[in-house]
Amino acid sequence: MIRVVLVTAPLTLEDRYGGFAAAGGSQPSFGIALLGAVALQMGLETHIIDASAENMGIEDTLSEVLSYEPDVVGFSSTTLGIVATGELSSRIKETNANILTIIGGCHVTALPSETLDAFPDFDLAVVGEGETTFAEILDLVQKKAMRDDILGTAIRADKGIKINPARPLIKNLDHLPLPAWKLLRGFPHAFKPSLARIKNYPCATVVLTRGCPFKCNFCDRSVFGQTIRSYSPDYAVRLLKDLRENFGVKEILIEDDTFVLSAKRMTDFCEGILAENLDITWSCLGRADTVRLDLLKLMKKAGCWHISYGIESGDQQILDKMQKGETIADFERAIKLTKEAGLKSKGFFILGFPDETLETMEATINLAKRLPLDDISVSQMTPYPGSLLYDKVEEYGVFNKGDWRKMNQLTTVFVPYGLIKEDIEQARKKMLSQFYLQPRIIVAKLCQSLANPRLLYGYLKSFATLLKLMNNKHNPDHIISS
Ligand code: B12
Repeated sequence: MIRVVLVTAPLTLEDRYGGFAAAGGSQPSFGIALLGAVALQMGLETHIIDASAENMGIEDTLSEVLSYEPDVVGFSSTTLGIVATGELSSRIKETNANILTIIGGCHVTALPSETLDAFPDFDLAVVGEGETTFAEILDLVQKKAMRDDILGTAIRADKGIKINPARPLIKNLDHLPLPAWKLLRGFPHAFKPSLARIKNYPCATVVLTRGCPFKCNFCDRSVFGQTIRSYSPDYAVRLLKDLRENFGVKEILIEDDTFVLSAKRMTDFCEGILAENLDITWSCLGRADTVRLDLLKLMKKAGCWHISYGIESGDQQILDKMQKGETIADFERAIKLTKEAGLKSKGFFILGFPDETLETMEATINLAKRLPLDDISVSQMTPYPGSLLYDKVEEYGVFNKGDWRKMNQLTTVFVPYGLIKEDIEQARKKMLSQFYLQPRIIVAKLCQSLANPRLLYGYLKSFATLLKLMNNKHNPDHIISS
C-alpha cells in the first residue's frame, strides 16, 4: 500500500500579513480535506499537513512530510504560496528523489507550463478540479503503471511539458465523499479565523458550490469555471450535520463565491437545517443583486448571522470596467435589507483598479462609510493568473509581474497609470481608519466585546494593528483582512 501526504503551501502568517501577522486568521482547507477523503476511500495511508492554516514554514513542513516516508506528496497552492511550495518540493526531492510530487490548485491550473518550467521539482500538475484525476493517479502509482496521458494533468514528457486535455467536471457533487476532517491536526479547535467572521467556536470552512456565472475580470476562476454546480441541499445539510455531531463544530464559514444565488436552493438548505434542528451559526458570501428580504429572514432563522458582499468600488464606471454587473443602488439595497433582517454585513473593496483616480478611490471610501456595514476588507488590485485581467493589465498600468510572493492583495504589485503607489497605500490607510474609527463602529465593537469577552482581546489586537498601519509612513504592506 502506498503512503500519501497532502500539504497546503507552507505559508506563515508573517508571509501573508508581514508585520501585522498578529491580526491574521487561519481556516481549515476544505479542498485538501476532500482530496484526503478520496485517498482514504482507496484504502491508502493518508496524512494531511495543512501548513498554511497551521502557520508552518518550510523547515517544519519538510520534517513532518519526511517523517511519514511518503510515496506521493500532493501540494495545494495559490499564487501566493507557489514559491514556498516549489522550494518545499525541491527539499523533499533532495532527500528522496523517488517521491512522486504533484502540484494542484488555482495557480498551476492557470499557468501549468510556466509552473512546471519554473519549479523543476514538481513531477506533475493536476489542472482544474482534482478529485477524479487524483484518484486515477494514485491508482496508477499503486499499480506501478503511470502514464503520461491522464486527463486534467500537465506532465513532464520526453519532448518537454505535455498538457493533456481537460477532465470533464464532476456532474454530481453529491458523489464526492465527505471531507476527511479527521486528518486535519487539531481540527476543529486549532483553526481560528479572523474575529469579524466568527460568532461561535470552534468553526469550519466549507465550499458548497463550484463555479461562478459572473464575469468580474479581477477574479481567478481557473479551477471551476463559470458553470455552477452545487451539492444538493440535502447533502449540504448532511455535511454540516457531520461537522456538528462528529466534530462539535458550532460555526460554519460558507465560502462559496456566491452562496445566495438560487432562492429555491437557499430555501431548501435553510429548511433542511431547521428540520434537522442543527444547533449551528453560519456566515456566507452574497451577491447584492440577488438578495431578498424574505430569504434573508429565513437564513437568519436557520442560523446565518453574517453575509459578506463583494462591493469593490464606489464609482459606477470602475464597477462597469470590472464587469461587476451590479450598481451602487444594488449594494445600498442589499446592505439595508441585510441589516433589516438582523444580519451583520461586511464589504470587500478593491483599490487601485485600472483607470482608478484619486476621486474614484475617494468615492469608494465614502461609499464604505455611507453603507450600514459592520466590517470592511480593503484589498489592493492584484492581477491573478486565471483572471481575465491578468493578460491585459499592463495596458492600464505598471504590473510588477512574476514575484508571486507579493500577491497577497496587501502589497502594491499593480499601479494604474495616473496614480503612484503611495496614492493607493494612503487611500487604503484612510479607508480603514475612517471606517473603523467611526463612533458607531467603535461602540458596536465595544458592545460585542462586553457581550462576549473572548472577542475583546482579538478586537484590541486588531485595533493595535490599525494604529500601527496609520503610523506606518512607508510601505504599509499588510493590514487586517479576510
Ligand atoms: C476559502 C478560501 C480561502 C480561505 C481558506 C483557504 C483554504 N486553504 O481553504 C482563506 C480566507 C484563508 C483564504 C485565503 C487566501 N485566499 Co482564498 N479562497 C478561498 C475560496 C473562496 C475557496 C477555496 C476552496 O476551498 N475551494 C473549494 C476546493 C474544493 O477547491 P480548491 O481548493 O481549488 O481545490 C480543488 C482543485 O484546485 C484541485 N486541487 C487543489 N489542490 C490540489 C492538490 C492536489 C495534490 C490535487 C491532485 C488537486 C488539487 O482539486 C481540488 C478539488 O477539486 C477560493 C475561491 C474558490 N472558489 O475556490 C479563494 C481563492 C483560492 N483565494 C484567493 C486568494 C487571493 C487568497 C489570499 C491571497 C487572500 C489574502 N489576501 O490573504 C489568501 C491566500 C492564502 C493561501 N494560503 O495561499 C484566490 C487565489 C487566486 C490565485 N491565483 O492565487 C481565490 C481563487 C479567489 C479568487 N477567485 O480570486 N482563501
